Amino acid sequence: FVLERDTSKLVPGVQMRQAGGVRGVHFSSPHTSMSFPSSQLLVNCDLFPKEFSIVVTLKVTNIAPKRVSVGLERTCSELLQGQLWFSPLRKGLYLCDGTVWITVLEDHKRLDYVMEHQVLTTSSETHDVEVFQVAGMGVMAALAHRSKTSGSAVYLWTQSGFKLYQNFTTHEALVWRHFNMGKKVFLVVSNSGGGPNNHFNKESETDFSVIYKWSKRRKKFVQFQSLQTHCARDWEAFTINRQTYLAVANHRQGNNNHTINSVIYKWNRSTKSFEVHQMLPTSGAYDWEFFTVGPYHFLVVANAFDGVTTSVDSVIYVWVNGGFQVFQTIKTFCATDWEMFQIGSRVFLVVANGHRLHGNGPSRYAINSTIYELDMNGQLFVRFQDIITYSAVDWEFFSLGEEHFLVVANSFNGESYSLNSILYRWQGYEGFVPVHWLPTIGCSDWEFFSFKGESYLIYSSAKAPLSKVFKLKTY
Ligand SMILES: [Ca+2]
Ligand SMILES: [Ca+2]
Ligand SMILES: [Ca+2]
Repeated sequence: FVLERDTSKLVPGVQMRQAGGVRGVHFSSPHTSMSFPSSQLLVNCDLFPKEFSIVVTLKVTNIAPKRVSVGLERTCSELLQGQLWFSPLRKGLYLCDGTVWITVLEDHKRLDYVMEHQVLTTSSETHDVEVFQVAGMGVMAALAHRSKTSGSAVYLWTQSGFKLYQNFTTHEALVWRHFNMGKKVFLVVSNSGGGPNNHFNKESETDFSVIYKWSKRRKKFVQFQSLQTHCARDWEAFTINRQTYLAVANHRQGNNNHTINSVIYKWNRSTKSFEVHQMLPTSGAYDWEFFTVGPYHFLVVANAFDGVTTSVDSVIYVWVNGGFQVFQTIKTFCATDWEMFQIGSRVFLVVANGHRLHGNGPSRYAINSTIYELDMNGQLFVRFQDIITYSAVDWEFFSLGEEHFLVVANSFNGESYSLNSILYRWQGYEGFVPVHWLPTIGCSDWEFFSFKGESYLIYSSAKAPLSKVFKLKTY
């Protein structure tokens, strides 16, 4: 990377060196605040070398790193785009992309334990949390609240936790999703319209979704576009070939019609609006998950119910010639969520199975949710691990240093809504092994986020007007 032109500005003990057309920084007896025990780097090394180099390879698109700053964090904004920041405290190197600091190099962290950080009292019960970043603002969370009278809200992350930032009029909101187009930030919320309508499947007037756009000038979200949806349980945003798409999971139309179309919308640059691109038949759709493997784009739907049984096929689609085609079907039981994650070069998909129900028979809530792995040779997802869950409604994958975790939202065991969500750690050959049990009430969603080098989990409750933020204590 290119350093300050004026090399006299560099901190003492740091020199710029050039060799063979390559420029670098040379640390010689740097200030103690910048040093770290080299034994962590040079394990199995009997003789300590007099000099050694740490080579940092930066793969950066469109950004030419300009300068390196050392010390305390400054807010990453457009002004600092391309700036590198070395934090002696966190022993990490970060790059500002104009909005957030991207980790280039960081000391490996390991999860020690989980601490309660904030109990966020909300105006009503919450179906979904969406955590996102806005340039110049920081971390924000949109919560889909049940109550029609108090609506939903966006919260801003502060030192003490999330604080109410903006209220929205919503009608039994089910889900929020954020997405970016260029530097612009958008949010979409689904209104379920207050549940099944009593008037013979009559379309509810409040069954629609609204897209909001962040106004930099007004520092708030403003209404942008409304779309007709049907008890939309999920919105997914993605880009293919630099085109932006939105997929909505239409769960149910009227009282009991679950076998309906879900819709893929495409951004039209000239009309500056989202327009219908493709319709896909779904059965009580609950979730869309988009992911890319190599040159292939996939979209998987969680189908929950066809009107008779929850034992229905969920479908993985692949993008071919400008549209999605069926790639594979997987039998699921009231599928409520798909989460895709990668560990090294391995690609996994995990499904949250809600319950088994057929006709008028009793429902079973303690059932397996399954992790599938993509078999690159067979070009199919194959069963990798079954995990028992209790009316699971969400899986969240996250990594801390070199460790990988999954947390499941268990919502109901047939008798109670007060039960543990379980945090599993990746243990290679053994798969995911339970490591932490977190008591929750009517858990509806888990989200992972990190800020200023600290990592957090937030969960929302569909049964109590509170959400909780946990801090992940590392060592
Ligand atoms: Ca969520
Ligand atoms: Ca998902
Ligand atoms: Ca989640």
